[in-house]
Amino acid sequence: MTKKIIFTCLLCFGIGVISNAQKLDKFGADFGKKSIMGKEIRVPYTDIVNYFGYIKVGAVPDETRDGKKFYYLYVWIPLVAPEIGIRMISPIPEGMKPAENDFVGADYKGNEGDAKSYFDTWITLERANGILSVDDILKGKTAKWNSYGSNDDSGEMPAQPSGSKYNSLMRITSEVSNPLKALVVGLYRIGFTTYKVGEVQGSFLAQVGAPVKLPGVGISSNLADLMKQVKK
Ligand SMILES: [Ca+2]
Repeated sequence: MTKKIIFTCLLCFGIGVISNAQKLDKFGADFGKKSIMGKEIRVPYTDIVNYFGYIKVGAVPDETRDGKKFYYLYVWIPLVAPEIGIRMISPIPEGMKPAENDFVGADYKGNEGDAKSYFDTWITLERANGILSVDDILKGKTAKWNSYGSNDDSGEMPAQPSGSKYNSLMRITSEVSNPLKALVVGLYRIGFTTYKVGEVQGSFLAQVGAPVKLPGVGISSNLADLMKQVKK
């Protein structure tokens, strides 16, 4: 009897460990999505750009909006895309490490071992008004920004270690006839914060996907740095 209980406990513990590990599925596009026998079939994005970041406890936010600490990742999109997908997961799934072409935030290094801190991600995508050339990237400091939307929680994303599905994913289809909703060449930013007012802390992975190749895309938390990346 006791043995049986111990075995059951071990089994539960094992399942608990497995279900708590975040595993990221392929990032599928809206573009070319099909419904077969009631099941959604998505073709994965052709190009995915990764950014590995880390926010230290008490890090100064880029902005405070409605009492929430906002941080930005500036993204240069070098060509017209029919669709862009953005997703963010915190903490970075176990075993995922930056490859050579991936972008890495300044505080990521040295904190790779911190698998405990994470935050309930909330993301938005915006584009700077009138910045169409890489030479104008620094004007992003004073630019007006237009929003393409936001996402708090996505059921497509793995659960966080708490078991809650609080990670974020959004897809934007270019509306060619609407200048504010068209995905054109330019300076974009992913704004991120927590759903509730509180600390944004720990590791996160942000991904930008597109159904076309995006050679020359850059991502940085800093405009001057982004300019260096894309003017190489
Ligand atoms: Ca969330």
